[in-house]
Amino acid sequence: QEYTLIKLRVKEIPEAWDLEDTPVFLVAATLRPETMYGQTNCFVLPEGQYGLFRTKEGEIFVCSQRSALNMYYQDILEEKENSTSPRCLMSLSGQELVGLPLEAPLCQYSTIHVLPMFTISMSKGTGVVTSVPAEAPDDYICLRDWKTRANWRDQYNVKEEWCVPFEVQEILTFDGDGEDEASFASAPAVCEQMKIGSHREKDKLAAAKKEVYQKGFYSGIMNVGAYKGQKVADVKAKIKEDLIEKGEALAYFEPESKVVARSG
Ligand code: ZZB
Repeated sequence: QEYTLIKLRVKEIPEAWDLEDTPVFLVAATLRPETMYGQTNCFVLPEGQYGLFRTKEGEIFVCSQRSALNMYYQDILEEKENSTSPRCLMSLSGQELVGLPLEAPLCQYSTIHVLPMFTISMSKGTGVVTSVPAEAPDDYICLRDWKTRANWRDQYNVKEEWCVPFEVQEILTFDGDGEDEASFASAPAVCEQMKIGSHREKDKLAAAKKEVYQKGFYSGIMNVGAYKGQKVADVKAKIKEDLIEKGEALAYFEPESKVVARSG
């Protein structure tokens, strides 16, 4: 499985990390680089374990231990002395990342924040998920949960200003198919239709994701950015290449099952 790793730059590095001027990025694995125009926040698993890892380029990546090992095999991360594993500078829980201000590539907001998501799998991607509520049902419902549930916000130390001001961005359009008129963001409509109550409703969200994914890829037309007016299927790869060229993303591969140790 090939993902694009999106680099979300931490705009204020916590003093406790003791990193001074080193650039630090939360890295999110995505299959939808063309939707990065619609980012509104980033998600982590509050009880998940994350680490700070130094890259060969001298930057710091924040991601799960498992993905760091993959990145090490892919020659992205520096290795620990006398070992065949990446060097972890510090371990952190997801909860400790909540609230961090980030700068995200192509994003229409200059600053977005880290919020908790309870359904993140630590055994897929990096455990960091960038959020595009227009085209990802999980992201739409989870952001809505934080906006509307004051008791959850209190419990997880989420401030209103990290979620309430951030709106769905209409990054794609869809041609009307005769009866329907042209429409925009697909995730909110599908979620409302399916009456999804919270982002803990995993089965309903999996069905919604499938529907929205197909629609976005096969009938989506870019509504913003350098490729406005062109079909998603035609420009997805170019948008990925542009991000990689600018140093704002990189290719990342995930083994089908578990990581196999490198021999010799
Ligand atoms: C931005 C984005 C925009 C995404 C969209 C989806 C959609 P898959 O097919 O299951 O591999 N994701 C990445 N890592 C995790 C994780 N550890 N736990 C939970 N979710 C994760 O799905 C890959 C997608 O799932 C990734 O692409 C990421 O969200 C999320 F408009 O990134 B995506 C209809 C989907 N739309």
